[in-house]
Formats: sequence, C-alpha cells, structure tokens
Amino acid sequence: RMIFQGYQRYAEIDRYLETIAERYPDLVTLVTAGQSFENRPIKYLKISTTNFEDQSKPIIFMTAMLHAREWVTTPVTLYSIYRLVENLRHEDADLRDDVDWIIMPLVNPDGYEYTHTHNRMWRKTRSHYPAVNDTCYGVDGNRNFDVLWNEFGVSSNPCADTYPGHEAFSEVETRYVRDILREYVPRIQIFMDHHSFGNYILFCYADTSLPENAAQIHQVGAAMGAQIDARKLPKAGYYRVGNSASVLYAASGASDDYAQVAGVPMSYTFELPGYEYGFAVPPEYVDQINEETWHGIAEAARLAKLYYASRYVPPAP
Ligand code: 0X9
Ligand code: ZN
Repeated sequence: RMIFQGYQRYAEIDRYLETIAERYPDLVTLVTAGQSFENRPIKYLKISTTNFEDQSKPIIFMTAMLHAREWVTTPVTLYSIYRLVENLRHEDADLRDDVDWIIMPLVNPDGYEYTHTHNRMWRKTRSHYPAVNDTCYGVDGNRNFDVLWNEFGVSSNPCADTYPGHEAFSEVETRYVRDILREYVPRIQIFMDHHSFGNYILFCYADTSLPENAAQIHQVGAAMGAQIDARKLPKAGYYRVGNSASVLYAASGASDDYAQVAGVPMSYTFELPGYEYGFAVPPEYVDQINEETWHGIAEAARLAKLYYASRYVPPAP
C-alpha cells in the first residue's frame, strides 16, 4: 500500500515526507514551518529541479487539511508529490522542470489526529486560550486569516465550528501559511487550498466582489474542472466553478482571500468530492479522487507557466 492510498496517520505521513527528502535531495527540500499548538512539527516540501531560490519559475503552492475532518484532501497532495517526484511520467516532465512546488499536506495536524482518536467530525484546530475563552477548544482555520476577519460566515461562539478566533491569525497553523505566502508571493502564480466536499472550484472574494483578473481566474478554474470532470465517476457531480460567495456561501477570513489580497494572482479553494458520504469518503475512493484531481492540478500548472511568463510586474516607485 502506498502512502496516498487511504488515510494514514500523522506519524506515517511525516515519515513519508522525511523519506522523500532523503531519497531525492536534488529535487526535494523538506522545511519545518514550526510546531502546531500541540507541538507537532508542521512540514512542507519544496520541489524544484533547480535552485529553489532561482527567480525564473512560477510556484504552485498547495495546502491541505486546514479542516480536520476533510480527510481526502491530504492524499491528493501526497499523490501530487508522488507524481512529481517518485513516478514522474513522460507527459508530466514539464511540470517538474518548469514549475516549482510548495506542498503542505497537513496544515492542521492536531485536528487531524483528533478526528482519528476522538471525534471524526472535528473541523477546527485544537488550540485553547484560557485567558480569552475557557469554554471550548479550537478555531476555524479558514476563518482565522486577516482578510475581512470576523465579518461574515462566522460565529462568535467559541464552541461553534466557524469560530474565527479571538483575533486574526490567533492560530500558529494559519500563521505558517501566511509566512510562506509572504516569503514567496512574487513567484506564487497559483495558490490552492484543498477542502471537501461538494465538487467546487472557488475563487475570490468572499464578499462577491471580484479580482481584476477574474476572467483569467475563472478560465483556469474551468479548465481544471473540465479535466477532472472528464475522469469523474458517473455518480459524481460535475465541478462548479465560480466566486465562493456566489456559488457556495459568504464566509470571510479564509485562506483563498488572504492569498489573493497578499498578491497571488490566482487563488482557489478546491472542494473535493464527497459523493453520498460527505466528509467520510470510504478509502476505496481515494485512488479515483487522487487521479482525477491530479489532472486538474496538472492543467492549472501548465496554464500557470503561460500566465507567469506574461505576469505584470508593477514598476518601481
Ligand atoms: O467554509 C469553508 O471554509 C469552505 N468550505 S468547507 O466545507 N470545506 O468548510 C469554503 C471556503 C470558500 N472560500 C471563502 N469563503 N472565502
Ligand atoms: Zn474545509
């Protein structure tokens, strides 16, 4: 059994990331962003055939498992690592050679472990701040970013699933994502935060307003969706592509809006399939979701190359 088949625990995923970095030192750099609230190291891979600090290539930045119960999201990122590093196919060589990748498969490891040990439907982090709130644990990571923070789609009840935290970036886990965005924003062409479920490719902004390049964002999203739809199971829905507030619901403080405002030209939230199972997709579907989603990611990466080549760089003041 491969790491991306089914649902592995934190320790096994961590071991895989370490192994990949050891085996492919010329291609892969493993970075520890820092510790989670419960002191689990949060790691990400940088994949590049050249020096990662070389400025010439676009970066695709992918994250998964900000929401703990959305289990299918992590395998999709692990499968991407597998396809780029361990099992590169001839037709994908350009994706390894011409694009740099930052992949963080477990943004919220504490929540993820908690879904294995205590409550399968846990969504939030596992932080606890007795000074500001002694009742409940956890913050909704996708309401905790500093963009229209605490404005809509949130609950002020610290026990609720959509509690945004006592302040923006109260969570160490969202701060790590923020810091990667800040460090690499001039080169990040596409940010993709993987969630589940419902077959959506969502883009900004959460107040229904649109980025200046919304047409291009929509076009790339639709191209991704079409690649996935072409390989979907008959019972699966088609991907719906659009503004998050228009096609799903208004919710602010999310990673996608933060990345877009920070300067990433194309920022998406992927809602992977749930079929009739919602968050609890049986492990035998994971291969299917990995494979179809990879083709969407690959399409996006190819388009990223084109858009990055003609990227507008504001003149120096
Ligand atoms: O509500 C969310 O955070 C996401 N859906 S989920 O079921 N995975 O929780 C959607 C977020 C979409 N993006 C924004 N609203 N900005
Ligand atoms: Zn989610």
